[in-house]
Amino acid sequence: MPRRGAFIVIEGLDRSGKSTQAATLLRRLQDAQISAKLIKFPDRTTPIGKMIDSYLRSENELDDHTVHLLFSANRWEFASSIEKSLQSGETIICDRYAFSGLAFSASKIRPGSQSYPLLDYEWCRVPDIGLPAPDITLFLDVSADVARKRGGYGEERYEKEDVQRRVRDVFVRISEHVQGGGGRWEVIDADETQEEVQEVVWKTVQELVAGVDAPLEKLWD
Ligand code: FDM
Ligand code: MG
Repeated sequence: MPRRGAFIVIEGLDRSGKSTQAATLLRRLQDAQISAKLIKFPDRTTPIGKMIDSYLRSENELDDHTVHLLFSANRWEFASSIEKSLQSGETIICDRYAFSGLAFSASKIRPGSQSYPLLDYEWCRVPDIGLPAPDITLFLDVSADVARKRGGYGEERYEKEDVQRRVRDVFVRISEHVQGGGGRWEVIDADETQEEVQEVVWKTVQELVAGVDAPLEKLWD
C-alpha cells in the first residue's frame, strides 16, 4: 500500500507567524519533491466563507452560536477533498483548523462580565467531531510583547489583546485535551526569528512528510 500524505495543522494566535511558516514549509516540501498543498481556514471563497468574512470585518452581526457553526460548516465543506488528497499521497499543510474554531468561540465572554463564558466548550467542540484528524498540530506560541512589536494587530473582529489572551488560555486547555486523547500537539516558540522557527518546524515534521502508514483518524474520536 502506498503511504498517504501527512495532515499538518498550524495553529496559533494572531501575529504568531502561522501563515509565513506555512508558506515557507510548503516551498521547502516542494523543493524536496514532496507532493504538498497549503489550505487555510476560514476559507473565505465559498458562500459560507463569504458570510464569515463579512462577520470578521464587522460588516454584519451574527449570533455567536450561528457563527461558530458556520466556521465548522466551512471545514466540513472541505472534509472530503482533504481526505482524498491525503489518500492520494499529498501532504496538506493547514493554516488554522478546528482548534482555532474551539479556542476563539469558547473564549467569548458575556458582555459586561469578566469571565462568564458565552458558549460552552463542549458545545463548541461537537460540530467538528468526525472531521479528518491532523497527524500533528504545531502551535506557534507568540508572547504578547513580541506580537506587539510585530506591528500589533489588524482591524478584524478578534484582533485585540484581551481577546488573544483569553484565546490562548483555551488553546492550553485544548492542547491537554488533544494530548490526553493520544494526539500530537507540539508547542513551538514563535518569538524567535522566522528562520529559527522554520528550522524547528522543519525538524518536527521530517518524519511525517516521508509519508504516513497509519490510517487517517477522525477528529475527537
Ligand atoms: N477563527 C478561525 C474562528 O473564530 N473560528 C474558526 O473556526 C477559525 C478557523 O477567524 F481571528 C478566527 C481566527 C481569526 C479569524 O482567521 C480569521 P485568519 O487566519 O486571520 O484568516
Ligand atoms: Mg487574521
